[in-house]
Amino acid sequence: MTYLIPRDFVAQENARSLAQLQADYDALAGVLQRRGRDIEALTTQAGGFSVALPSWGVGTGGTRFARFPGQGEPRNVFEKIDDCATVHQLTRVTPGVSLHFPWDRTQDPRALREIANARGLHFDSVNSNTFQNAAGQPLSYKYGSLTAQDAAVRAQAIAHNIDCVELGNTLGSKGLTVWLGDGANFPGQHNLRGALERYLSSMREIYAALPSDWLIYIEHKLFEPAFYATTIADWGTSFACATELGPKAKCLVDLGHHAPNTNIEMIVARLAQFGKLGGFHFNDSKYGDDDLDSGSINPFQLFLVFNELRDGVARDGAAFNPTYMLDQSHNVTDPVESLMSSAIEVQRAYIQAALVDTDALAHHQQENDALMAAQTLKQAFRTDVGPILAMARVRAGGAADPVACYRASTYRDHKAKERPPVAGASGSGIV
Ligand code: PSV
Ligand code: MN
Repeated sequence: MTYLIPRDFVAQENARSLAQLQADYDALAGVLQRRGRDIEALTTQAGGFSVALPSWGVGTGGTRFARFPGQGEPRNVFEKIDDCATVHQLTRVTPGVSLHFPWDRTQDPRALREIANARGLHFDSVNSNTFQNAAGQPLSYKYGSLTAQDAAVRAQAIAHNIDCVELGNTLGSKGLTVWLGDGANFPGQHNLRGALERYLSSMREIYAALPSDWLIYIEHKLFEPAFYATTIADWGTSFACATELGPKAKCLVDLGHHAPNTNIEMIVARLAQFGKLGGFHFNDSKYGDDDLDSGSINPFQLFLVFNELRDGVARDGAAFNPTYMLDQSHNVTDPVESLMSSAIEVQRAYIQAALVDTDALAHHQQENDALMAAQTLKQAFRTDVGPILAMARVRAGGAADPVACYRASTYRDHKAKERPPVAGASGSGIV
């Protein structure tokens, strides 16, 4: 029998801190009222937020050097769903799960869908994988996949992506995210223009197989594993390809996929302006594609990204709805704890951005008052919106303090008993 955290347990844990939370909430309500803001409206807004979980994030990811798995990690997609459901149970902001094929392939996608739905989850975009060879696959991706010189390799990679679309369709997904490691490690290895031509020709075939209500997300990444010239290295290439492909193709911004100090919020603004901002993979980084927990290194950048997203909604309304996913690798933490805190960090940035005094900001911009414009953003960023997030969770049946509640539940100890390690099974699929 699979252990689930009992609902009553969450309520009991919440009861310990409810009076304190209410006091903090009331104090914050007063602060916001003086700024002309209604805390209840913000709490409702926080309750409407969601960010999808990466199925590959519930296991220890590891680095290229080693993987040090923790106890009780999921050994298959059904166990991953249990962990995702637990993250959602306590945070109430992660009802979507983004699957990755072939790591999450199952013989019975209908059963998987039913089980996930019964746990309050649905499937967000699916991800294809042509950056590794799948077991038993006839041709190798060593020299590329959708851009390979060999037409038969390209055909195999195209077929895999179309297979992901079909599987995703059965699961109720509405999007395919395509990231590939294709590129060159040496100058001269590729004809740079030829590689992109082959990419576009392959993507056109995948695009043609999309159901009418699906989107295809193009994920760029500066480098790794192609260390000289990655084919889809930047948002400009991604934008050009999405434009070439058509309206169902959009760009996906993974926060870790840029050179250090890149102004990511400006990329977000540009893609939003031209209608090609499809979605995000949230994570944080110090050096490269570090896949650290969202908001753990540069929460101000995350806030500034959400400030652009707020601006996008203000301009375009409901038509502006990029999809949000986490994409992280947890090496030294319990993945469930990292995912819970990361989802809340992303939600925090969303609510902080909602607090920006947009009239004041527009005024300072008009007056060329750079200092006060920056202060206006900082005032929103510095506001501790924690009580709003906690109250939204409690009202939705989640935990006031998800990590404390999770630890008190001894969920991981239960899983350690239920899930003895199986040789070759990896919770993350990455290593
Ligand atoms: C590549 O670094 C990436 O960000 C892509 O989204 C992959 O699908 C994911 O990581 C998993 O390895
Ligand atoms: Mn990613």
